[in-house]
Amino acid sequence: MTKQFYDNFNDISANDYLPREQLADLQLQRLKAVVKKVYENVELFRQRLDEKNISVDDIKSLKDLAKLPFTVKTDLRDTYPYGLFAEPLSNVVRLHASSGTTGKPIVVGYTANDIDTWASVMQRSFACCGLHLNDVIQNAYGYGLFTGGLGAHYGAEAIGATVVPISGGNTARQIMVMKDFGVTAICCTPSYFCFIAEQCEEMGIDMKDLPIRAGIFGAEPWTEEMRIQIENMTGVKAFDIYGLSEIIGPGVGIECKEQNGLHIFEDHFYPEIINPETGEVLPDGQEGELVITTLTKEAFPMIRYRTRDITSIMTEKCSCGRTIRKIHRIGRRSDDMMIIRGVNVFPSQIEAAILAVEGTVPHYQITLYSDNGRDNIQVEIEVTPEVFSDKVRMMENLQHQLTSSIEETIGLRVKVILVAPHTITRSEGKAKRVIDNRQN
Ligand code: DLL
Repeated sequence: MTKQFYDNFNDISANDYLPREQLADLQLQRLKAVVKKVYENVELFRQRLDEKNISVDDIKSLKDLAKLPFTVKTDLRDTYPYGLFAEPLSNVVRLHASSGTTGKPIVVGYTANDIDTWASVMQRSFACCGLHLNDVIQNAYGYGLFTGGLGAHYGAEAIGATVVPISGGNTARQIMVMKDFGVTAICCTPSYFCFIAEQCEEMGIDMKDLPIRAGIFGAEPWTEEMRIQIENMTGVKAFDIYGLSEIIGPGVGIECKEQNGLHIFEDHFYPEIINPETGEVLPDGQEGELVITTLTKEAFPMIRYRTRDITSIMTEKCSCGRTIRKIHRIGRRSDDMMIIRGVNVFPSQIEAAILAVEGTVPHYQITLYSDNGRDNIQVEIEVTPEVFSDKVRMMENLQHQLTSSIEETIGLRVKVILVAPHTITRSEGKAKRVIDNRQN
C-alpha cells in the first residue's frame, strides 16, 4: 500500500493546486453526496433537515450550506456511541475516541476508504512541510484511541518515509532513538517536544548536531513565541498541524514552508467561520468560530460541526502555490476563555507574554484562585538554572519584567511566581495549562 500511495502522490496532491472554480465544483458535488448520505442514514440529521424543510435538492451552490443546521459536541455525546454513524458497523474498520473533560468519550468510526482518505491528507500534510521518502519520522504522538499516533503513522508510511512508531513517553528512550536511528523529523505535541529538548540539553546532547530538521507539532494551542524558542533552541523547523477527532484526526490543515497560516484540505473539509453568538457566516478575513463539513467521510460524516476553535480564513494567496485556503493558527478555543474580574483572558496570551521576555523557558502553569471572593490568576514560571541561582537581583528583575509583560498583554496584574527548574509537571501529550481552584 505504501509504495502504491507514493506512486500516486502527484495525483493525490494535485487537489492542493486546483483552480478555485474547479475546486468549488468538486466541493459542491461532494457536498450534495454527503447531505444525501446523512439524510438517508443518520436519524438525527434526517430529523433536523426535515424540521427545517430542507432536502438535498435545495443545495444548489456552496452558499446553500448555510441553510443546514449545525452539529455540536453534545450531539455526539447524546448519540453515544454509534448514533451518528452513517455506515453499519460491519463497514467500519477502525474506532477512535476523544476523552474530553467529563463523562463519556466521543467515538468516531472509519471505513477502509476513510482510512485511505486520512492517510492521503496526512501524506499531503507531510509533503506540505517538505518531508519525503528519505525522511526518518519519529512518531511520538500517542498510539491508541487518540487519533494522533495512527493518523501520523499512516500518512508517514504513505509518503514513503521510514516511520519509528515510538508513541509518547519514555523521554530518555525518545532521545536515544532520535540520535541512533538518524531521525530527521518528529511528530508530537509542542509541549512534549519542549520536554524532549530540555532532557536532551541535560544529557549534554545538542539537537543542532543531530540530523533532525523538522517537527510536526499540534493537538494543542501554541504560540509564535513558542515556535521561535523551539527553533532557536534546537534548530528544528517547527510546523503547526491541526485536526480534531470529530472531523478525522490530524490532517485537517497544516503549515507549508511559509510557516504563516495552515492550509486546509478543502477538497475533504469545507471550512466556514461563524459568529459564535449568532451563527452568522462571516467573510474571509474575519475572526470567529471554525465550522467544518466533511465532504468525503463515509462512516462518520459531519455537517457544519462547530469546532469551538477560534481563527479566521486568510484572504491572501500563498506563495507556495497551493490554492487551498489557509487559516490563522488556532491560539484559542471559545471554551478556553477565563473571565477574570470581567476581563476575558486566554492561556495563549499568557504564554506569548511569558516567552516574549528574554531568559524564560517554555514551562509554566496557570492557576485560577479566589481571594476574598475576587478571582485571581497565579502564574508559576520556571527559570533556567543560571537564573535560579543566588542572584536575588536577577530573579527580582525577571519577575518584574514578566509581571509587566503579562499585564500589558491581558490588562490584568497577576501573581507571578518564579520556580526552580523541573518544578512544573511536564506533559508527554496535551499539556494542561490551567488549573481552576476557584470556589464556585
Ligand atoms: O488533537 C488531533 C491531532 C493530533 C491534531 C495530532 C494535531 C496533531 P482531539 O484530541 O480531538 O484531536 O483534539 C482536537 O485540539 O479542536 C483544537 O482545540 C486542539 N488542536 C488540535 N491541533 C491544534 C493546533 C487532535 N495545531 C482539538 N493548534 C481541536 C491549536 C489544536 N489547537
